[in-house]
Amino acid sequence: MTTSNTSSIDLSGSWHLASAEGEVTTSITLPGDVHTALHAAELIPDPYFGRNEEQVQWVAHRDWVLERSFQLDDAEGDWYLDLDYIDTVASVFINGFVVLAVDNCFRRYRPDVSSMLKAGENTIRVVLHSSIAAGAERQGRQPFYVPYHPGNSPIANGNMLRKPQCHFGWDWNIAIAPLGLYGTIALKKLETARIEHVTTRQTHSLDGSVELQVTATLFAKDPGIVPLHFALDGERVRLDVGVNAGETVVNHIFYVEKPRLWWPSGSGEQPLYALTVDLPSDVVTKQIGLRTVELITTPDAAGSRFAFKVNGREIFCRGANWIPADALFSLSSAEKTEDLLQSAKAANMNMIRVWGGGFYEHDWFYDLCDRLGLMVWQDFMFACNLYPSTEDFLENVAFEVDYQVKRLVSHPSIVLWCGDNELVGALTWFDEPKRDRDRYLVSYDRLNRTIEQAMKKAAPAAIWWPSSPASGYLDFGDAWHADGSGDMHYWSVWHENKSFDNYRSVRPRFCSEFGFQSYTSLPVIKTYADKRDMNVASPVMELHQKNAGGNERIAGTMFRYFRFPKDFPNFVYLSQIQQGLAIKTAVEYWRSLKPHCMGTIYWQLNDTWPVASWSSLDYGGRWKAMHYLVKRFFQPVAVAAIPSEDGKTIRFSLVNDTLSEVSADLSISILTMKGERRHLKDIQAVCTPDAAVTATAINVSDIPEGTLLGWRFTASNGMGGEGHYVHGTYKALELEPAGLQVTREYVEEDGSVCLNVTAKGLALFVMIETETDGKYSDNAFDLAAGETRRILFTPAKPLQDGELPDFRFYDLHSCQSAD
Ligand code: BMA
Repeated sequence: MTTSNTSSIDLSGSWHLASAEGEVTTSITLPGDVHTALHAAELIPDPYFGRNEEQVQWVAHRDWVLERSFQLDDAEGDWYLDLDYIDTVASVFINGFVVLAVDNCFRRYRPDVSSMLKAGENTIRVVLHSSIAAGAERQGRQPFYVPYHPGNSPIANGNMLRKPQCHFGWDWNIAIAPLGLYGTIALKKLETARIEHVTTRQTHSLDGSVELQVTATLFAKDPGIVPLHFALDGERVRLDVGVNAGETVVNHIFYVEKPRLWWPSGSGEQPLYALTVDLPSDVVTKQIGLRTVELITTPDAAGSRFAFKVNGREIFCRGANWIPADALFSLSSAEKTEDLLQSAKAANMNMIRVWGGGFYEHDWFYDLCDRLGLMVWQDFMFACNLYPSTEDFLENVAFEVDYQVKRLVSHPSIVLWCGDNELVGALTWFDEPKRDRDRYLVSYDRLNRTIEQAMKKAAPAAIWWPSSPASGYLDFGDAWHADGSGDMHYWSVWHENKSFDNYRSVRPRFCSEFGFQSYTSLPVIKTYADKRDMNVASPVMELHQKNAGGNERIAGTMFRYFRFPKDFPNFVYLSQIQQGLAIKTAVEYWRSLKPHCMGTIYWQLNDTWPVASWSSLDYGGRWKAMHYLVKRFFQPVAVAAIPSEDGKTIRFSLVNDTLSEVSADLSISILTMKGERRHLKDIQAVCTPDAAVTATAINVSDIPEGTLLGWRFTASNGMGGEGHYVHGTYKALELEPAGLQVTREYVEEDGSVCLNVTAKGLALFVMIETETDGKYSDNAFDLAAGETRRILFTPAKPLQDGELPDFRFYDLHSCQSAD
C-alpha cells in the first residue's frame, strides 16, 4: 500500500490479480503483463517453452481484474489519474465509481477523479477485458466485414483493436494476445495547471543559427496564473501564464547561435540539449538534437528518388526493422533493449524502422536512438490488415496520432513518419477487397488521411510518408515489385522462392524490407526444446516456426546451395550462414547502386521470443552468424564481389559512405581447396565521398575450376576487410577438412576470453559458439591454410574465477561432412 499526501501518488508496484470469475487469484507487478504474473505464480507454464503456447490460450479468453488500495491523507483538491500503455479494452474504477472505459493501448488517459476520492483508504480497480471477445464483438458491429490476415493473426479480429497487432500472432510471434499495463499509472494533483504536451520545431538559418520554438500545452480546470519555466541547457526563462479552463498553448523561442548539430551514427557526433518545461507541480524534460531532415523524392529517369538528407547531406541508410523487444512486456527491460540497439550500431547501422505491427515505443527507446545516432523510421501502428473506417474508430485514431506525434516529435532520431505497414498490399490479399476494391480503397484512404491530417496538425514540419511500401503519394501500386520510386519491400527471394541472384534483378530506390529466415542459435533452442525435440520437423520446432512453409524454405534453399548438414546443430548453423549470404547478396548489390539506391533496411533486427525467424539477433541479444556478416557488409567503406548479369565477369565494387575521399588497396587471390592463396591481382582504387565505384573486374575464366576468389582490402581511413566469392554453388566445391585448432585460449585481465584459432586447410565461415552468453570480436570468418585469427569473447556476465566456457567450432566443410 502506498501512503502519500503529496501531489503525486505512483500506483505502480504490486497489485492483486484475479480472473473475472474469481477462480484464479494472485498478484501482478505493474507495469507488467498478466501472463508473466501467472507464470511467476506457477499458475501457467512458461509460455515460451515447448508447446506451452497451446496450454496458455485460455488466459486471453478471460477478463482480468487488477486491484489495489492506497491511502490519501487529504482528498481535497483536483486529482486526475495519469495512465498510458493500458492494454487494451479496459474499465477503471475508483472506490466503485467508473473512471474510464478505454480501448486504445496507444493513447494516454487523464480522467478527473476528484469526486471519487476520499481521505483514508481508497481502492482502484482495473478490469482488462478479453481482446478476443472485444475483437469479435466489434467485427460484428462493422457496416461491412473488415478482413485481417489469418496467417499473421491466428487469433482473430485484432484489426478491430488499437493494440499491437503482433499480439494476435505473426509470422514470427507467439499468439497469446497478452494484456496488462505497461506504462505510467499514477494519481496526480492538479495544482492550477498541468503540462499536457511539449513540442518543438526547429528552424535553421543560412548563417547556421537555430531558432528552437518550444510549445507547451497546459491544461487547467479553472482560470488562473501559473509561473512557467522554459530551460534549454543553461538558459532559463520564466513566464507568468494566464491559463483558461481547458487547454492553453504557450510558445517560447530559444535562439541557438552556434548549434552543435546532431548526426546519424557514422556521419558525425550526437550532441544533445536538455529541454525542460516546468510548473511548480509538474515538469517535462526532453532530449533535443538540432538537425535538419529532408526526404528527397525528385523525379528522375528511373522514377523518383528516395533519399534522406540530414544537415544538407544525403545519408545512405543502413539498418534493420525493429519489432517489440519481447512478446511479453514484463520480460523486456531498458537494459535489454539498449543491448539490442547497441548491437545495431555496432553492426554499422544508422537507421531502425519501428515497424507498424508493434508499439510506439517508450520515450527511453527514442532517447537511446538519439544517443546512439540511430535514425528512426517510425510507422504508425497498422500492419498487414484492413481496418475499420467508422467515425468512432477514426476519432480514436486521431487522438492516438495527436498524442504520439506530440510525445515523440522532438526526438532528433525520428526522421520519418509512415502511415502504416503494407496496408496497400493487403487490399490485394483478401476476397472482399478483390471483389469490391472501390469500397476498401476508399475506406483505407479515410484512415490514411485521418492519420496524415492528425500528424500534420500535431507536427507541421515532420515528414510524412503514406505507407511502407509505397511508390509515392497517392500511388496505390505494387511496391513489392516496382523499383522505380518510393520504398520497396522486396520479398521475392523468401516468399516467392526466387534464387539469391534474384536480388540483383531489382534496383530499389530504398528497400525498407527484405529478409531471409534462419533458426535461432542452438543455445537459444535449448531454452525451449528438449533433446528429443532437436529435429527441424519435431512438433516443438514446428511450433517455433510461425511462417507457413518456413522450415521447407530453409531446407529447400539449402539443397539448392549446400550439401545437406550432417546433424541438427549444423543444420542450425548452416541456416544462419545461408541467411547471411542471402541478405549480403542484396545489400552489396544495392549499396553498389548508390546514389540510385539510398537505403537498405533488412527484415528484421530482433526476436520477441525464441523462434525461427528473419532476425539477425537471437531472442536475448546474441548475434546470429548473419549479424557478424552485417557488420562487414554495412561497414561505411566496403568492398564486394558482384557477378555481371551475363555471368562472365566479377566486378569489385568499392562503396564509400563517408564524407572524405578514400583510396583502397585491394589484393585479390585464388583460394584453392587446400587453402592456398594464389595471388591474382593488386589494385588501388579511389572512391569520392558518398559514392560507389567499380574498383576492378575479374574474368570468370580466370578462376580455375574448383577454386574460389578471396580478397583483402585496406582503406586510407583505416577501415578494411576481406571476403570470398564462389562462382556457382558451395555444394559443388570439394571442400577438404579445415583442420581448425585453438592454439591459445585464456582469460584476459578485463574478463574477456582470448582464442587464437588456426586452420590447416581452407576454413569457410568459422563460427564459434558456447552456452555462455556473450559476444565475439568477430565470427563467421574465413581462414586460409596456416592463418590464425585472434578472437575475443566478451561474456555478458563476468565469468567465475578460472572458468573457461566450452567453445564449439563450426565450419563449412565439417558441417557438411562426417569425416
Ligand atoms: C513483412 C513484414 C511483416 C512480416 C514479414 C515477414 O511484410 O511487414 O509483416 O513479418 O514481412 O513475412
